[in-house]
Amino acid sequence: MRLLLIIPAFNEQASLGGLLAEIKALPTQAGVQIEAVVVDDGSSDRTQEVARAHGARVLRLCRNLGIGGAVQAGIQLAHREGFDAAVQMDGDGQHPPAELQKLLAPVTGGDAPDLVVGTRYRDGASQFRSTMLRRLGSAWLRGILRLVTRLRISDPTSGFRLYGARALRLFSDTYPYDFPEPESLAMARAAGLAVIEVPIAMRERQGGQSSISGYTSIYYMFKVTVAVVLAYLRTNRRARPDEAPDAVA
Ligand SMILES: Nc1nc2c(ncn2[C@@H]2O[C@H](COP(=O)(O)OP(=O)(O)OP(=O)(O)O)[C@@H](O)[C@H]2O)c(=O)[nH]1
Ligand SMILES: [Mg+2]
Repeated sequence: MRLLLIIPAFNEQASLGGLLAEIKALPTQAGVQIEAVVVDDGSSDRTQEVARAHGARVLRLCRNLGIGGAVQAGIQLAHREGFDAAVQMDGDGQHPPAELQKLLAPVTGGDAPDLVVGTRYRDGASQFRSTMLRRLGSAWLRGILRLVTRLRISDPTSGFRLYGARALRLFSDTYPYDFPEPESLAMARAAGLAVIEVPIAMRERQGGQSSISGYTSIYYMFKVTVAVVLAYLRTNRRARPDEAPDAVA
């Protein structure tokens, strides 16, 4: 199995080196061949140099597209080059590479889900402490996704996720921008993909600056709520890729 690690990075020079060193140090897993690509989203710092110095492949976007555009660029690369699956992992080091095997387990175990979401809110897997505002936002999105798409996901904003071949195909074509995670879950559900989640540990960003502020969070809730509904309806109207088992949670 060929797996592409897609690492979106916008001015992540402070944390990227440590993250790539951790990835390189991962024990090899029989039958799994891992390659990492850093999608440098028009950074103005040394993100690109740090990535190259650590031996990663770099996809340098000529201007800042935002997280959705950066992730989709990686997904298109994985799809075009025939990778069997891809894992999205933040460039700020929030997603510990050692947790990768938990996302992979359902796939190598023969279940073949299309999308595996790493959740920080189940089984006490993580000591991760989010702010009150973010936890409220997360609860709201959980409710919206459940109501509109009947998908039960405990961590709808998680950016630590595995895409199987059918998800790569779907999202190569269309992927939301701005705040894409909940919206893309609605799309996956509407397209009949099998979505599951597994508990994983997350940690604080390992350096650099967060993009989320109080104002962004309020805008985010409005935008994502409308976007989830529209993404679901729009994707539902198109032909489903092929028969797929219903999503499980
Ligand atoms: N902010 C931001 N991040 C981007 C962009 N393009 C790619 N990224 C990367 O997307 C990942 C997630 O962004 P973060 O700012 O860490 O968002 P977050 O994890 O929800 O927020 P924190 O908990 O504060 O880290 C990081 O690896 C960023 O480097 C962009 O245009 N803006
Ligand atoms: Mg982060």
